[in-house]
Amino acid sequence: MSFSISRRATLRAALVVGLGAAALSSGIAPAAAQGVTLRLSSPSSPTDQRALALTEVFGPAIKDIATFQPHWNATLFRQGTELEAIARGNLEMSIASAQELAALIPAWSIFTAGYLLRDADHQKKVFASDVMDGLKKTTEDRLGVKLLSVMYLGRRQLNLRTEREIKTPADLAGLKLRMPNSEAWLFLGSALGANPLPLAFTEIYTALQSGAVDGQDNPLPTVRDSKFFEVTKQVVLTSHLVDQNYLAISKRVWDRFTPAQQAVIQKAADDASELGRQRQLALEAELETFLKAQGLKVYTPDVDAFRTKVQAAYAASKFAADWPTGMVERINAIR
Ligand code: KDO
Repeated sequence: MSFSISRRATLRAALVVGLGAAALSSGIAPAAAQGVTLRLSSPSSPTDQRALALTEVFGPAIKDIATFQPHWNATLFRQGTELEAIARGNLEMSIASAQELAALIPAWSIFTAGYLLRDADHQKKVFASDVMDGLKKTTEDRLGVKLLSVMYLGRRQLNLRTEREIKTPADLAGLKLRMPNSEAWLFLGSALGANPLPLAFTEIYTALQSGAVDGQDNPLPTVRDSKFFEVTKQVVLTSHLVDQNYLAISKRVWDRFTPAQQAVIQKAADDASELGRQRQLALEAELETFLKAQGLKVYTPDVDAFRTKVQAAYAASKFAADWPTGMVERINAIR
């Protein structure tokens, strides 16, 4: 992680947070919204379970209130630029990651830490709990972004084109591991023991195929959906991050809806997220068999060794200084 990355991130954060606040204070009168189009931009493929659930459930459920217009495969905005676009008033919705939020509001980095959330259920309960109140409010006030629901992406695993067996973090030394392009993601790659390389999601397949990277990390459903199994040889079940995304909407746009309309949109978000979560969990349970049938080796390494190294790296990191006091303990206590 170079100084220039974090300095750029800090400058961008200051700019965007300023823009978000300005947009909120510009005072658009709350009145029943009509003819609203909610454009969502995401690097996700249209066949990813989050995308399917939003298309099948969210869009139809809000059709009398607004037109849901998703743009998949990062065709509208580049991965990682969506929150800035919402803050500037150029986009209405995204599927935001904690890593993207952390680039703008550092306390969010708590949810970028490996081996913190235990599973999908824990993730859902944490999002619904009052532990999140402060972060949600800061995100609305400073960025102009409301987080409607948490979307389960799955347990991230290492998916490599190399043959070397990986048992402990030391076995990843020198391995070029593709990570999304943000400081928080790159830190996770190094904490695992690899040499992280930043690359957009939409470029992973080609980079694996050409050998520009030795591997990538994503949950099993993504390995199948984006066909990474065609250009890799093994999956190492590190489960290093129970990954979550948030269905995000412009607060300014949200405030234009009446409370009754907001309730419909909120329910649609909850229902779509639940469907996506259940489908993603079912896929995670069955895809090991599928990947083995494709000729990949799929095995569990010394997960304790990975957990110990990753947790120690985060505890000693500069990120931990931004975490609200006692928040890790409160998250751990949620059952
Ligand atoms: C990725 O780039 O590896 C990632 O899985 C990171 C997630 O936070 C999320 O942005 C996801 O990509 C995209 O939604 C594409 O599935």
